[in-house]
Amino acid sequence: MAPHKKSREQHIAVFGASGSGKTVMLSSFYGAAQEPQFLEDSIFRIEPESIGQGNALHQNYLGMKNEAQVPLATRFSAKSYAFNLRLNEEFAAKAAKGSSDLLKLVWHDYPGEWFEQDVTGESEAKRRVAAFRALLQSDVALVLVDGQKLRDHQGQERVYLKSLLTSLRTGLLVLKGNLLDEGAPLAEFPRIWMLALSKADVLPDMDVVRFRDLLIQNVAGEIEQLRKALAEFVQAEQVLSVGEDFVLLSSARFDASKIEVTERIGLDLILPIAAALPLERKLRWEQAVGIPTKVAASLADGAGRLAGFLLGKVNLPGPLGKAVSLLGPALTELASVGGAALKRYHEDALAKRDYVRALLSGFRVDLQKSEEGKVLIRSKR
Ligand SMILES: Nc1nc2c(ncn2[C@@H]2O[C@H](COP(=O)(O)OP(=O)(O)OP(=O)(O)O)[C@@H](O)[C@H]2O)c(=O)[nH]1
Ligand SMILES: [Mg+2]
Repeated sequence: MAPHKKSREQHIAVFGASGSGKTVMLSSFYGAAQEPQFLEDSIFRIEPESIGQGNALHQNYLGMKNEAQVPLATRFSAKSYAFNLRLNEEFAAKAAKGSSDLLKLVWHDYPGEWFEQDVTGESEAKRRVAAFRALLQSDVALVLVDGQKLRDHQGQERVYLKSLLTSLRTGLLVLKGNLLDEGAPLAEFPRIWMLALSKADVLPDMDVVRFRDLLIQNVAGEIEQLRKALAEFVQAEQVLSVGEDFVLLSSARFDASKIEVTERIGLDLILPIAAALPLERKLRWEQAVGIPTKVAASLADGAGRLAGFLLGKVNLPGPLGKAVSLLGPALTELASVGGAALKRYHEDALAKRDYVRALLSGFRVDLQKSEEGKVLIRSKR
């Protein structure tokens, strides 16, 4: 694979037990992007790299939408789904030739039971390690807290939350030897571990502030233990936030006989979370704690390079860290402007048909709006 190609990939890592909603989320994310409403509103398209995979996800989505049928549990092996984010027709026509391909998004789906029980046989063990290695290429990890389980444990949420975080931590530690090359800590590793409430539709009174409070109140110690365990995997452990960001997610509203796929929560944040959030955090960290070059190079490289590539301000190829900092003012402004100024910045970019700025600032507007709507909390650090 050509090096610059890989660096424009953003990976999505969702950590969740069996039945926590990973496959439904992926199917809903993709399916909704094929709806006329999305095609009308959005400045980009989400196109599957493999038509067959795209159709399989679309089929899952339509099964839910039209027949209230859910996808089967994922068993035995993982699959990686690659999507190309491409400018819509109007913007593409104005873009420089060949630059309408914005970003490649890779979403790994795997059996959640890999967290809970041992695999059967050596080949499945190998597939599990390969899948987890792939997950660790992403900048952001979403740890799913199953809303249905929380509801089932009403009054004793602590029991569920504790076992969830403990099994994630021990699961990762057990595989540590296989995930690190000769024990050397990793430069590329998810630096943002976000806690996500999946199936948020079953807890309609739970906004993200209540969700955060519930976690801190019950499992602050376990979150800290998880942070310590993750710190063992990485270079530059100061560049790591675990349990400082929170989000609510729901792939649809599930009623007794109907699945309302248009009623989703937080799914439109997946792309902004994968692409724009690490970029913001990276700039903040660069200023506050400093980031070693090698770590900086892998963090938010997809989005950073995307911006660099399309703004035409960097020479590719070259050391990525340098490339991003060379972008300097343009990217810093884009990643740090906030509040009402951000909305103006975005509208200005849209009006000027400046698609890179429009896309990235649009992602940041989405993050800001959902924070205002109590669907998202971003770390202040
Ligand atoms: N209420 C509600 N239920 C959901 C949602 N997403 C998933 N579910 C339910 O949870 C079940 C499991 O979802 P999956 O996406 O298959 O779970 P998974 O994480 O892929 O599970 P494994 O493949 O076993 O790892 C679904 O069949 C639905 O019944 C959601 O957003 N809201
Ligand atoms: Mg699944």
